[in-house]
Amino acid sequence: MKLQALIFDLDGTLADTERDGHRVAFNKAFAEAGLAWDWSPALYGELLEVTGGKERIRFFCARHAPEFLRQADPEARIRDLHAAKTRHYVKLCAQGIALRPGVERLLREARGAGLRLAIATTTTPENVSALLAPDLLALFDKVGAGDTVPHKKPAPDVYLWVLAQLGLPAAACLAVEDSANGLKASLAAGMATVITLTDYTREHDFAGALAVLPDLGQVTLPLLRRWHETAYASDKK
Ligand code: XBP
Ligand code: MG
Repeated sequence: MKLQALIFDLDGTLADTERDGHRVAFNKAFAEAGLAWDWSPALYGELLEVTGGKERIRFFCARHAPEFLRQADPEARIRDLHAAKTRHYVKLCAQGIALRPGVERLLREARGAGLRLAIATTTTPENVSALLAPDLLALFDKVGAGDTVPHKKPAPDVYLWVLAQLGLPAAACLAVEDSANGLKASLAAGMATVITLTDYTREHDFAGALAVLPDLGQVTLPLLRRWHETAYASDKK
């Protein structure tokens, strides 16, 4: 089956957003709420084990601030903190967070060759439109984001949702991810996956990935087509 669509993770893949974007936004929200929580780059790397901002706050509390979960309606407080964090993150995006090497070129090359593009991310829909300029966002047919699905990565839900929206089988697509959670999700959805490393994910286990790269700077559409053929040729045996 020929390659018909590329499905991109967002955070860490389209742009390196975690350390200087999301982490800073979380800390601004905590300070605004009068909480003496300051997620250092190292602590944030530990917390990235959990995808989803609300889930990550809850994970932090369970490990480092259990008293926060003992107050009345902690889930409402977490939702408020996360809404504030998203406001701060959208403002940070307005200052410009650069796309990773090769991303824009590959997106335009793929669209120019008639491939369909989609995003499968754990972050919120507001953050997708905040990060991507309108002309770039317009290149994507479908965007699966945040709470669109009940279970976030490493569950396959967001990839399965995108495949259903595109009306394509996994075998017609390639996924591009940056993390072990993301790879688990795309593989569980039956999708061959290319990894582009970030500083936070360098040591992750990427067993099962088609390729593990520093970035997309040297990746062309013909190369992706060859990798896709190899990936699914073995399935044909
Ligand atoms: C990365 C995530 C997100 C972001 C924070 O998503 O796990 O939770 O870290 O964004 P992906 P939110 O790699 O799937 O793009 O606070 O909006 O969740
Ligand atoms: Mg990611």
